[in-house]
Amino acid sequence: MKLYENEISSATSRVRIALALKGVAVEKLPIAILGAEAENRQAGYLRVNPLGLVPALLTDERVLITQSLAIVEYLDERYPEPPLLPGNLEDRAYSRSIALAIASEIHALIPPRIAAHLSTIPGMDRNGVADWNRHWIREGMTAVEALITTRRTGALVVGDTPSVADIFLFPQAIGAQRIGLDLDQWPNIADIVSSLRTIPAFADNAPAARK
Ligand SMILES: N[C@@H](CCC(=O)N[C@@H](CS)C(=O)NCC(=O)O)C(=O)O
Repeated sequence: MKLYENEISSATSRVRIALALKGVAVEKLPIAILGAEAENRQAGYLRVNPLGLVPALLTDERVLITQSLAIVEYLDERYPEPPLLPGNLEDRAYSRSIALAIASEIHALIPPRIAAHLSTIPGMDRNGVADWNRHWIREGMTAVEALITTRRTGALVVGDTPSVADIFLFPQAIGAQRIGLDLDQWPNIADIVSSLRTIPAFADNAPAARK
């Protein structure tokens, strides 16, 4: 399998964490996503993935899978141990709902293409874009914290076993800290992230800091 990826990408980090938990190796194909060197919007990569986004997984059957949750669930079905979705039906739906709250309601509002387009709006400067990012992360993480608070019973989002909820939460929390948001304002998230930092599959696969 081949993974189109980028080291700073939060969405790629989710897939790398899942691969590490499964102990599965893939060939990594780096795609630049920032600035003048960005390859993700160039014709060559758009022919591979018309969405122009990373991650994208090319399976051994040469099927391209886009969208990190679809990729993580594909890996989970293909390599069932350890499972990344809880055994209980409601917990499975809950775990996916946390993953989607992060992917769809937070991360989708703040990737480079959004910042690039915002920057073209008259009156919008770097500070305005940074403020936009902090706003959506703060609002989204506050909602995720409230959701987690209603159901938390163990060290992680669902009990003590890593699930897709943790796999999506961890990179977003690292990103939040990097732009100056204090995780302590979300006590459950802060506590879960400190537990996840002790698990090598998470600690070794956080998104890299932007240079
Ligand atoms: N919903 C997608 C999001 C993918 C995404 O936005 N990836 C970012 C990197 S974290 C990207 O490729 N951005 C390029 C851009 O915004 O131009 C997923 O979960 O895979």
